[in-house]
Amino acid sequence: MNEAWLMTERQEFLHFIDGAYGPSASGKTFPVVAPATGEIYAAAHEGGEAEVNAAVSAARSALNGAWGALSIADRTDLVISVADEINARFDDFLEAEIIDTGKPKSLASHIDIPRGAANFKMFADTIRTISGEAFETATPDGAGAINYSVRKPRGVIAVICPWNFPLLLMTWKVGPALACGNTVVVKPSEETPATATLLGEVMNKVGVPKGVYNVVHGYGPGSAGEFLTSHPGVDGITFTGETRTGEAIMKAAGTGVRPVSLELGGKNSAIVFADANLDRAIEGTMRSVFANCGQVCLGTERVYVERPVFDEFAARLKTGAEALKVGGPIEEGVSLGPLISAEHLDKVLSYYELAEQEGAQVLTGGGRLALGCATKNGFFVEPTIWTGLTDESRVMREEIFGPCCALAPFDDEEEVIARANNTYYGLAASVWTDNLSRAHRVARRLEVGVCWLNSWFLRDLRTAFGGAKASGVGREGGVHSLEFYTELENICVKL
Ligand code: NAD
Ligand code: 6OD
Repeated sequence: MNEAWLMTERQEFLHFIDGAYGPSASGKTFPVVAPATGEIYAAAHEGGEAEVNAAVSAARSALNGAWGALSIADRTDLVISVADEINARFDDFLEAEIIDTGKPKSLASHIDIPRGAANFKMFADTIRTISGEAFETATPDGAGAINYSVRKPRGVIAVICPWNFPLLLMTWKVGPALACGNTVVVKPSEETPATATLLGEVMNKVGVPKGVYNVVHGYGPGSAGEFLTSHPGVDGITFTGETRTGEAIMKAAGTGVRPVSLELGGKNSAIVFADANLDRAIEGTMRSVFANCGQVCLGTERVYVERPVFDEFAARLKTGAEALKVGGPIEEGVSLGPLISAEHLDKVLSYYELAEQEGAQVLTGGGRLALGCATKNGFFVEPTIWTGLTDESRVMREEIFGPCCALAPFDDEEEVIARANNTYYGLAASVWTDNLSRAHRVARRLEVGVCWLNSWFLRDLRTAFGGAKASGVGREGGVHSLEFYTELENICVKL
């Protein structure tokens, strides 16, 4: 790894402010734990008001200076160079991401790192080709008027990130923010500071002006997260994380009436009709339940299966879960890594206990997993499947964010639509059926931001992405990101 961002002797993650790495003025640090070993492998500096003030001020100066002066062509060239440089340093990003998250190398190398680069490239391409609108307007004097729109950067954007796909979800916001001409202050999750820090080197290498991309480490309440979201110099806040945190951020954004884009939690359903291709439904549901150890906002935690195929589906999903190889990120053939932290391990295990108290039959799993050697203190749990829970149980209603799901039988289409919609959340759903009419009919009645038919997490970055109900505010992706990352001005010219 490169010692500019990770000082190998002391293993410290520094802030990246105004194009330079530096410690906290207070000297305060916090431990960073590798989830696969349960051991502290680094310390990150904890940002306070001083670091947040410095980062916001650097971002403002860049906006009013070198970055703001660039043409769209020059700016988007730089954004594309960021993508190219992430790809050039693919192995560094991969190593940083798998230590921080413990996720299998195969997953991070297929999803996290390539998407980290693609998020810059796609939004640069979008901005290069976007057009504005123009209207000819009749006026009483007959001379008329012309209206046309211009899109301007919103300003200094605070980017608050979670830990489950640290690089992917951070660049999903930094990519469009920079392509649109904004500057950013990123507050990575305290669990996963590595790749956001490393990205500072990339910015400097490709010549992004100082102050455009800033990183301040720390926690949320009473720390860098709260200081940043309540800072009056921030013009907009884009956040991915828990719904409860989203509520706190929305309140902070209310002061000064700053816009928010919120990508929040979910309690997503899969609906498997008896006419579905069961091989594909099983394969897709295995991924939607267990990928990234169930720590995917779009992941399935409720699986409704039409009664005639319920027993077969349950038996085959159990076989699949029991065949998963659990282990550390670089072990050969591993498909299930650890949970992110000891705290999250406790949370997931508390739901494993609760499921039994609520009357679940445990089809498989239900406990912690003790692995050997280096991973013996890692945060591993068994992939777990329940049946027999009611829709009103807490396990069927609350987001768990672990490698687990509850299976429930259903008898008809109307019933399953109502049950799938019977939730506070509205992020994603998957519907498995070979009946085309039914697929489209059901998809549009589900109260979600994203519905997959006979698939899951199949992404086209040009499409609208976000959640309905308590799963979010706004949509990002393709041109939809412009709604948040730019301010639209209409200019009216009287002829
Ligand atoms: P979290 O809400 O605990 O933390 C996210 C970030 O917010 C962290 O950086 C944290 O330090 C910061 N934060 C916490 N409190 C804050 C406050 N008061 N002010 C400012 N910042 C604050 O979420 P998490 O545990 O990191 O991530 C898991 C959650 O994220 C799950 O609920 C998951 O569904 C959700 N998620 C949603 C999406 C989506 O696209 N909808 C994607 C990924 C994860
Ligand atoms: O694919 C994406 O753009 C995206 N935001 C994925 C979110 C995954 C949640 O864990």
